[in-house]
Amino acid sequence: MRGTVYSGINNIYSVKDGEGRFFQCRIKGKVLRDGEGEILRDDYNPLAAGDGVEFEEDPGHPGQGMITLRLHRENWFCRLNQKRRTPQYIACNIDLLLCFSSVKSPPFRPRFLDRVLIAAEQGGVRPALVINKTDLGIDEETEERMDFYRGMGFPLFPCSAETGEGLEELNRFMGQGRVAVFGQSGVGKSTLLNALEPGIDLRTSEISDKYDRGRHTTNYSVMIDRASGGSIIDTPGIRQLFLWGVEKEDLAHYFPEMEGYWRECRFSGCTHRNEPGCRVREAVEEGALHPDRYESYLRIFEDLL
Ligand SMILES: Nc1nc2c(ncn2[C@@H]2O[C@H](COP(=O)(O)OP(=O)(O)OP(=O)(O)O)[C@@H](O)[C@H]2O)c(=O)[nH]1
Ligand SMILES: [Mg+2]
Ligand SMILES: [Zn+2]
Repeated sequence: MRGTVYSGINNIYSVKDGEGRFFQCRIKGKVLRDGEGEILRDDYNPLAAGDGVEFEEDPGHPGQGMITLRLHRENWFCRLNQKRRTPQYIACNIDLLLCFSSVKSPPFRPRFLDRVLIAAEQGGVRPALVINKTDLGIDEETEERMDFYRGMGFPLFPCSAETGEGLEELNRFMGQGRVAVFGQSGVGKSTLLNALEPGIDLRTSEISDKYDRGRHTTNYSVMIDRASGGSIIDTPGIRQLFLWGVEKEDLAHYFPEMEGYWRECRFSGCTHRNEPGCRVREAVEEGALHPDRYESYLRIFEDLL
């Protein structure tokens, strides 16, 4: 039988088959193979929400099953699990990734978004930006950065899960696709999904007054089908995103605005930090490239292995 993974906790996966029935499944054997026969032993998690699988129902236990194979992934959103140094898949086979942040509480963090956009590009996922909590007021710096992202061609939706501002437009854009949300804890991902799809009752909680950040309320990813068609994947917020699958020497390619410059650097292996004749650095100094984006570049470069 074939099915789709909706969630997974403690190695038990909730899998829905083509007829809409749910099965509680474990992985058969010690390792899981994908369609090409590769053994998936190095991943932090061999299956993520949105994965297609083959499984066998357990004849003795209706509603339970064993997963035998992971089907080919069209795309993925993945991060590096810093402790284990392994890829941690957050959602797979999605039509859209909503890269979430808030204007305040927690503070707007464009450098976090820069990383999310790179991870989306790495996994072949289509991103859009959601800037939530507009009811708290947007400052000039945030406004400027929002214009920058729009200028780069990213769809961007300022909205408020609290007042409903911007939700209709976002909902229309999401359409009937499979849409995952991702962002820091406390930016309002679950609250906004609750507002878009009444009755799903995802758990939410107030951000911490002391630290002005979320409390990691959502603790595992879950996919939910929408009444009007399509589905959404809520995911746990994280504090820091480390990139997986990005090579140091390719990092500049993930900053599309740098392309016209890195091609003109004096040295072909230029890392755009302190080499002489680096056009990227010069462009930053001339004001042609955004200094904060360049800062993102430098920090990510330092983290990559
Ligand atoms: N003012 C305001 N508060 C909001 C808005 N959206 C969400 N919140 C509040 O922000 C807090 C955190 O919301 P959650 O939905 O739990 O945040 P989350 O992004 O799902 O957090 P994690 O599950 O920890 O990743 C809650 O107290 C919400 O009521 C908004 O548009 N405006
Ligand atoms: Mg949540
Ligand atoms: Zn350079």
